[in-house]
Amino acid sequence: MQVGTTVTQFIIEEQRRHAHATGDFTSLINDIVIACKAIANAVSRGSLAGVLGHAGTENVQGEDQKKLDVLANEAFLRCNEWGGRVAAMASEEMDDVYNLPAVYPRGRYLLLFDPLDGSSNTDVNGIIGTIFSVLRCPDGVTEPSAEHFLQPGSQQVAAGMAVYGPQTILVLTTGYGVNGFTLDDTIGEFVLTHPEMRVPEDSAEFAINASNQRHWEPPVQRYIDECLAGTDGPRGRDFNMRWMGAMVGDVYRVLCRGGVFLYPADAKTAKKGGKLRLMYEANPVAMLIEQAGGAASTGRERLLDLQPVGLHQRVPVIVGSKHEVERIVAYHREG
Ligand code: AHM
Ligand code: MG
Repeated sequence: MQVGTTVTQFIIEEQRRHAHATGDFTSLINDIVIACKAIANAVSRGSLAGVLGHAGTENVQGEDQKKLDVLANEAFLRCNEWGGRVAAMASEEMDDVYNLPAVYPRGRYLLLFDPLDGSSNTDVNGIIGTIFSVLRCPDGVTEPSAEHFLQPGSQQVAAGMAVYGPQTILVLTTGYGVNGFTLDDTIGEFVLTHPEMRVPEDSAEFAINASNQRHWEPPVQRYIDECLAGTDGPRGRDFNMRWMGAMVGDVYRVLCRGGVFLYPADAKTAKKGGKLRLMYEANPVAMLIEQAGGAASTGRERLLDLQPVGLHQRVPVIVGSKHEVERIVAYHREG
């Protein structure tokens, strides 16, 4: 009987290539995977489990929390706090760093997550997901504070996202490419279905919230105008547009068939620095995209080079097919 390569088997085999690996990292990924499975189950049951609708609370960003935001956050905390793999956690849904209860041993990793990306899609049966990022805890630190999390994205040990769509899919990178796993409900395991995912360098598909057009900066306006002009314009070919309202969905599509996803700097979000969060959204997605051969920028800087200044910092995000992102960056340079 053929089972396929489970994500656990995959990680263990990958770790064997590193003489110094202790198994801690494998356990950490396992605990993350359990959290994602629990969230996937709640998502798939929806109204039957009473998990849709508003929680009646706000998060640190002043955003209305959905029941699933709160539930997914709890799942991540409970699955990852006890095992001795993480030293502390930080979440888009929590004001401060989550320090572990005293009874649990401290581990070597810092875990950051957006427990439920695309919250506005929860009640319309749209695509949603979970994004996570793993950093090393600095040596000698047992009670990490926010400053210990403020490491550039290039320091990430691993990054990934679970996409709750028609299938539940986990995409993961530990710095050696990107692999995709589909949840097989019959055995309760994520099985390798999309090995060595690559983002095509060229593409003719873009994703941007066009309702913000009047707020865009000239380089983004120029890029989109040229795409819209199609065969008659300077690009000499037609482009297609998609917008899922959940970065996980748009980025998963980019990983599968290329394209660019933009939540750029604009006048509407200028005061905040952008719409998407650097530590929970931009950095892990940038690592996935770069590891799959794509590019990730703010328009002016490589995302993974940014020195974070705050846990909940927001940044412009432009990720996807290398040549398209390079073109958009060039437009920013030209002004
Ligand atoms: P969330 O983490 O609160 O769900 O917000 C992030 C989401 C992204 O997934 C998505 O790309 C974007 O916000 C959608 O924004 P908009 O409402 O402008 O379409
Ligand atoms: Mg999000």
